[in-house]
Amino acid sequence: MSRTVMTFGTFDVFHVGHLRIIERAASFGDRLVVGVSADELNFKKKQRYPVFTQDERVAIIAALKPVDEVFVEESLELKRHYLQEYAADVLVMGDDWAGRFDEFKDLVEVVYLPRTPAISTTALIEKISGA
Ligand code: C2G
Repeated sequence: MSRTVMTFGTFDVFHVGHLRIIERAASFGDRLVVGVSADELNFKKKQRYPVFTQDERVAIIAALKPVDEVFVEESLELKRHYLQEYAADVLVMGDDWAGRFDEFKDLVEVVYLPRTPAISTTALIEKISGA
């Protein structure tokens, strides 16, 4: 029986921390589906748009070897629906989200992995703008 893993993220200004979580997520099953958050969803959450558009972010994620399928995550409220739609067995997220998706444990295995230290989109943007 094949196991489907799902993970979600903005993946803006793609960096090695993003790559590592995608590689580690893929190792939990046979098929990896990634939800890339919509530009509007980011604006609602953070009052700013990502540096790269959702189409650009989807194209980058879709090109990665461990990724089998990509879709745009339109709303945080639709997680249960997405997990069912893609018949997920496992949900993997970084531990900045620890505990936040425990409500889906009735449906899937929920795994929080340690974030890659010392790298983030925000830190990269600050470094580049200060250069
Ligand atoms: N990540 C990581 N190590 C880093 C930076 C990020 O492991 N140094 C992980 C995060 O924990 C997350 C994934 O990479 O699991 C994507 O991170 P973001 O792009 O910051 O995603 P976020 O804005 O948290 O969106 O529905 C949930 C949201 O869409 C998640």
